[in-house]
Amino acid sequence: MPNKAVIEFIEKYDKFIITAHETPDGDALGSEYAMLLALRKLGKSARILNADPAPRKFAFIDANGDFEVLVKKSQIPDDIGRHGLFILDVNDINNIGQVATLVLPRVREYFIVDHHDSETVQLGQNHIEQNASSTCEILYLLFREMGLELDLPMAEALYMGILYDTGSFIYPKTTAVTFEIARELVSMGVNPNKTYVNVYESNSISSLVLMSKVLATLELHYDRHVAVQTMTQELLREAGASYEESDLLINIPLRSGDIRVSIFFKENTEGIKRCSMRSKGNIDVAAIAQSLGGGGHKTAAGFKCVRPFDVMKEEVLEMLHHYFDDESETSE
Ligand SMILES: [Mn+2]
Repeated sequence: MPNKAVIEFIEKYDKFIITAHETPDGDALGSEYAMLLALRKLGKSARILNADPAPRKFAFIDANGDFEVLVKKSQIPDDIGRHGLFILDVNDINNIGQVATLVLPRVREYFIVDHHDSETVQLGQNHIEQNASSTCEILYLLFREMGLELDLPMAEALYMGILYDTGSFIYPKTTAVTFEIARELVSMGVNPNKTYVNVYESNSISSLVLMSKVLATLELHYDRHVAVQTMTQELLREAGASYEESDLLINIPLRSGDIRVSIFFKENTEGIKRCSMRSKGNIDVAAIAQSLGGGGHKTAAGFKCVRPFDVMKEEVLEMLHHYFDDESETSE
């Protein structure tokens, strides 16, 4: 019973802090919020502390401003040593920002609930279900096993996470269970159109400008099977957009039937560089990410770039070479 350990962890503490990965997405925020409400329903005290702010398009589920960003030590409760910490939608503690240094060492224990592939050996207590579409899907099944009655705000949060992490029910880990859960959530009163409009049709004009500028950097490699896009901090500033508004731009090249890998080099306004990769079919981008200090799934992975983009680009393209051996290599 994989949920047994999570349930024991919940029973063990009266006070919890909940966190998720840096630059939290729909699943990170949806699962945090659903967990927050579930713990409060159980009579526990719970708080969300994140490394980065919640993008507006996901914050509509949070009526009371519970997505707190950890900026200074004074936000940490005095009795932190009596808290349990939930780490959601991530299993690498290097990816939870300052929560790793300010909160993690001070809590009594932590527990990870996640659906990403993991290479880390020492994870501590965890419930990682790599076949789940989303952390929200795992939490729905957990709450059901606990016999916890969901209210509408919890259902909306879970639905948002599932919607986001399945790309509106189309990504490979979308299963009959995913649809069964979505059906349950909609029958509880979740409005699919309202959720969709909030998540996908509430972007700013600057994000539209950003999209046009990023798309203009498109390069095609390996006989037009591999797309590379680059977003420097200058480009981000010119567009007047926020870094988070670039999160779905990597998917655009995949709309073309010929594209098998989409690579996106992106830099935030502080100059932190990342590379994200998406693939179709049998191309394992997680292996590439892992060899460069990152991680992820076979078809969706990424890593932090410590060297310049052009150097990293050459390296990543070289690692894709064996997939395209029979085809002529073209650099546009
Ligand atoms: Mn997720």
